[in-house]
Amino acid sequence: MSNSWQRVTTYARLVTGLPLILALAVMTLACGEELPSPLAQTTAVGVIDNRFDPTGNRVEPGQTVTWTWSGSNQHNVTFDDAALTNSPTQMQGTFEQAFADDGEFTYYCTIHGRDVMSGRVVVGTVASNGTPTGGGY
Ligand SMILES: [Cu+2]
Repeated sequence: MSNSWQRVTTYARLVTGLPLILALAVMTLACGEELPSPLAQTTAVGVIDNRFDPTGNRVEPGQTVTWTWSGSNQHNVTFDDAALTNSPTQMQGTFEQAFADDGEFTYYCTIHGRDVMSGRVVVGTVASNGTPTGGGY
């Protein structure tokens, strides 16, 4: 008799525990999808000492991104994709680059290096975790 009661209570614990486990699994998945994207939906990038702000942009195909220098150190925008035009090294001014097609375009400042000063432009619906490698110093 006590044996069958133990079976009943064990079953009851399983039944009540299962929805909790499922709920936790759903919440974990939902949180993963709702993490704020580090990609800013803007075509403007600040070039400051010593980082790009933001370090990641998501733009639509055909849009032009404008980098605006406002620091007191020299910086440049050098793309990993050799098909794109790089900026001059400068302390002031702006630089524009149009992005016609979907893709992820990474760039960095050759003066301060990829680990310190880098960024990316993600065009269209290309998946990207947007993790910056160079957050400045
Ligand atoms: Cu720099």
